[in-house]
Parts: sequence; C-alpha cells; structure tokens
Amino acid sequence: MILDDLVTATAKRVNQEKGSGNVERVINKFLEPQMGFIGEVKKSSPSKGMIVKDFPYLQIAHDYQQAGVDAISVLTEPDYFKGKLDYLKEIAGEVDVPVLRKDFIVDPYMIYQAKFAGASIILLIVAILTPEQLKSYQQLADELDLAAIVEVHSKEELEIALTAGAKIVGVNNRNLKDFTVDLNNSPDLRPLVPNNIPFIAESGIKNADDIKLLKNANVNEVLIGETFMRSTDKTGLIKKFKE
Ligand code: IGP
Repeated sequence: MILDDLVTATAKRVNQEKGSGNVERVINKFLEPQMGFIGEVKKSSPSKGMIVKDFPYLQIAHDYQQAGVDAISVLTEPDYFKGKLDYLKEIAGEVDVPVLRKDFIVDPYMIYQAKFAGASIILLIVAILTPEQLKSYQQLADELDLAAIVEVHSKEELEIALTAGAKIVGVNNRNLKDFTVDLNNSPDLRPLVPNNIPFIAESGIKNADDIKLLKNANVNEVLIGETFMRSTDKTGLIKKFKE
C-alpha cells in the first residue's frame, strides 16, 4: 500500500531532519579539560538597562566564533532584554558553534521554535517551572536532539534539576528575584554536580580574578554577557581570559 510506504518514508525523513548526536557533541565539548567560554549576544537587561547602543549581532557572533567560544548564547526575549528569535536564526545560519536560545521557556512551543530557528541548546530555568514541566521539557529537548542547560540558583533547585534528568547544569550567580550577584554560588554548588554533567557558571563574571576563582573551582564553562558586550576587543579579552 502506498500509504504504508509514505508513512515509513516520512518517518525516516523527519528523523534525519531532526539530526542526531547534537546533545552528545555539546556535552563532550563542554566536558573538555580546559575551561571553556560561552559568549552572550545581549543588547539590554532588566538589571542593567541598555548595555550597548550599537548592536551588530552578526559581527559579535563572528567575533565570538573567532575567539574560540564553545557556544554562543542569544537573548530572544523581546520585552525585557530587547532580544529576537530572528537574531538567533541569522546567527545560527552563519556560525558553526552551537547556539543557545536564552529565554524564559514556559511553553513546549518555545522549544520547537528554538529547534526550528537553528538552536542547538535551550535554557530551562528551574525557578519558573514546576518539576513536572521541567521533566517533560527536558524529555522533549532529548527527543528533538536539543541540549538543555538547566539553570539553578540554590541547592534545592539543583536537586530538582538532577531529579528531572538534567544533562547540563547552569548555576546562575545572579539571583533573578533581586538581581544580587554572588560569584561564590558556583564554587559552593560545584561539588554537588556529578563530573559527567557539564557545570556552567553564569552571570556577573567581570575580570581575570573571577575567571581564576571559577577555574580553581573546576567549572567546565563560564557564560559571559555584559562584560563581553561592553568590550570593544572581544577576541582579545577572551584570549586574555584563556591564559
Ligand atoms: C549573562 P552577565 O552578567 O554576564 O551579563 O550574565 C547571563 O548569565 C545572563 O544573561 C542570564 C540570563 C538568564 C538572561 C543568566 N540566566 C536567564 C536571561 C534569562
């Protein structure tokens, strides 16, 4: 029957389009022994207001790639961060490094959107999801071969993340409720994450001392937004941080 053949052929094609091995590739990259960098493309934020007036997002992404970042994080939230899914789409179309959709995912639709726009990684924030949502969004990401960074701010949230099946953990040093930053949040939580799960330190990272602190704490990746965005020599700064 034609219909049977059609169904088989379609299932095969969709499976190919979905791709495979992306999650594994991202995890392996993040687990490499040298601490790596994730550069963020961000115009504005609720805590800092407008960060840069000039926003050549494609050029910024190219600079990050040139500097050897492990991933590029792109804000897609429009109202508070002045982001756009189109920025991500264009950047993902031009660079070879994995692109992260930085947004407040509260609906599975946003996960499909991310995949369709060309993202390789999404962010799932424990503080804004129920444990059931978190688990089902992680499963959806797994099915779509999208890597998910599960973001936590405390020991309690970390336990929820690991229970939900998180494969990558991001520790936000910024408290999303009052915007205070404590860089020691990452070293404090580091021992509680198993070594096969990449550990990413996020937010408030400014200088070589901060990098040293996180390197000594055995963090796998640091995610830096504002400091890179304000720098007029991003590749130079990243090179310096890598020393
Ligand atoms: C980057 P910073 O302080 O380097 O600009 O921070 C990143 O960690 C921050 O933008 C961020 C974020 C988020 C933004 C962390 N978690 C969740 C939006 C949503």
